[in-house]
Amino acid sequence: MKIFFIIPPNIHYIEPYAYVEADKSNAIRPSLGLLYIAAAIKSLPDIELRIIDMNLDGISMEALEKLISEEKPDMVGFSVLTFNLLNCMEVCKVIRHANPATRICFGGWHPTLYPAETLAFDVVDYIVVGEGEITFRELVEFEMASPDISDDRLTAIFGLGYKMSNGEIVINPPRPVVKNLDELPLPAYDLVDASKYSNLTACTDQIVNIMTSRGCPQRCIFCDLRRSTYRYRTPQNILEEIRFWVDKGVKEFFIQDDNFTINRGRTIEFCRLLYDADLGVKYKISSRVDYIDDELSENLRRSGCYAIYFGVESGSQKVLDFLEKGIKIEQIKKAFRSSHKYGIDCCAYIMIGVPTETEEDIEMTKRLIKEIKPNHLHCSICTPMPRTYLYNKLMDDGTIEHDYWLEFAKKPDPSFKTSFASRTRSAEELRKMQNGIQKQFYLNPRVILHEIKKTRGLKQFAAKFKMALKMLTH
Ligand code: B12
Ligand code: SF4
Repeated sequence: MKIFFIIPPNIHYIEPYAYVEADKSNAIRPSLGLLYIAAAIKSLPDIELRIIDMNLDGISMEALEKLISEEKPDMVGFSVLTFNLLNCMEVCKVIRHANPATRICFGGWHPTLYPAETLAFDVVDYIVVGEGEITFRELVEFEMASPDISDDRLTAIFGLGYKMSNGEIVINPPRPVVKNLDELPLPAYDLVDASKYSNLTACTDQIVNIMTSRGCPQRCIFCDLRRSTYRYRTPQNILEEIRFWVDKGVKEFFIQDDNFTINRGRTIEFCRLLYDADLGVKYKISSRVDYIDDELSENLRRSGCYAIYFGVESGSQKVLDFLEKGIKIEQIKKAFRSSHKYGIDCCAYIMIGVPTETEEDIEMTKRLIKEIKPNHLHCSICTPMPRTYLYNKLMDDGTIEHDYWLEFAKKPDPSFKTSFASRTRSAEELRKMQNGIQKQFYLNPRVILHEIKKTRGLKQFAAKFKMALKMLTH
């Protein structure tokens, strides 16, 4: 069976909450979701897999059409976020035209949030809700055995959505999450040329993303992960993945867990194992501020951690409480003091435009940034994302008058504009403020000097310079 996974080109760009210039040019990473899915089916007999990144491989729609009509894959899979839905749909139209028999499967956050709406599209045959490794494997096994969708066995595949031959949409009960993440095969990086992926802030030429946990027990109201079941890989299992890459000459990792340090014992054990292994690797992580103290910072640094991304959000306790962030301003200061003390770079994610936020709250955030001195800053605009607690809360209290995400999910329109949460500031004002905060931060001589010191060659210098110019002229 021939299966292609396709990463669509950026045809339609729906401006997200992030700083637009950074969003467009910073990280080019492989989709770990797709790599995990591919790994889960790689060992099936007679399977041929291919990952096509249309951006990175410079594949035009015409070239794709030709490829699909020549190769006639049995199935094509997409990893779909609400923000790339339109791009995925454009590619699907081409596939349908080139080879109508190819089955199309959508997985990822968007079909998870809007299963029925996604399946209603003509170009979608299957959706996978939630974690897809086992569900997709069962689907592929089913397709291999008999591609007849009226077969009752499809109803036994938890987490799957499909259409009956009469067009009726069926969404099976959800599949429980994978409890033991160590059991999952490592992402199928052999299907991509990992050297093509880049990251502006990396220390070496090749940085590999790894994911060591899933879910988060915390309750930030803007986040899809709010109160989801937290599971983690054991330190031994993570080290196995790192060794695999070190053998291939990779020495740098981005542990892209939403929150690497949730389990303190696991973090310390991981640091100890990595330090003892003496592999000379560097890595960066994301963490909540309340999990960081001197003991942890020391362990992280000793084992090669060179940067931590912190969700600071605001310098106002009132705003943090509104966001149900569960942290205190003093904890933010402590985490930054501790990371700086051990020579770990800090990146602060902050947010403006939170409902109830006043001018004074924003000033407090700016003052806090001056005090904690991050090395990088990402300023976002508070955005009620689809089906998050924040979105539902604003719908319940009437602030959001109609379910515009649902409308978009039913009828995705390229002219769609993301609505921000603030009702007191316009989108233009917020974008202006966001740009101002980013510019002011990156024009600070302390930040520039630090960035120059860390730059490892002409190529990276040129990339950073280009980014700085864009920022200044934006
Ligand atoms: C790393 C990350 C990024 C990275 C890389 C994304 C990538 N290429 O994978 C970068 C920085 C580029 C990024 C960008 C953005 N991101 Co992001 N990102 C994440 C993060 C933290 C982890 C994703 C990840 O790798 N998970 C690990 C893998 C294993 O899980 P997974 O991708 O979910 O895949 C599993 C299932 O979804 C499913 N699955 C996924 N794909 C497929 C495909 C098939 C065929 C099948 C069968 C199954 C399947 O099976 C997989 C294995 O179990 C998530 C939060 C989270 N923890 O999910 C947010 C998240 C996905 N991002 C989000 C958002 C909003 C964005 C941005 C809009 C942010 C912004 N800039 O303003 C942009 C949009 C990018 C774009 N244009 O599409 C939202 C998505 C919400 C939504 N409704 O779509 C999330 C959920 C964060 C949040 N707000 O809560 N992101
Ligand atoms: S923002 Fe971070 S800490 Fe908060 S719920 Fe999401 S993943 Fe957890």
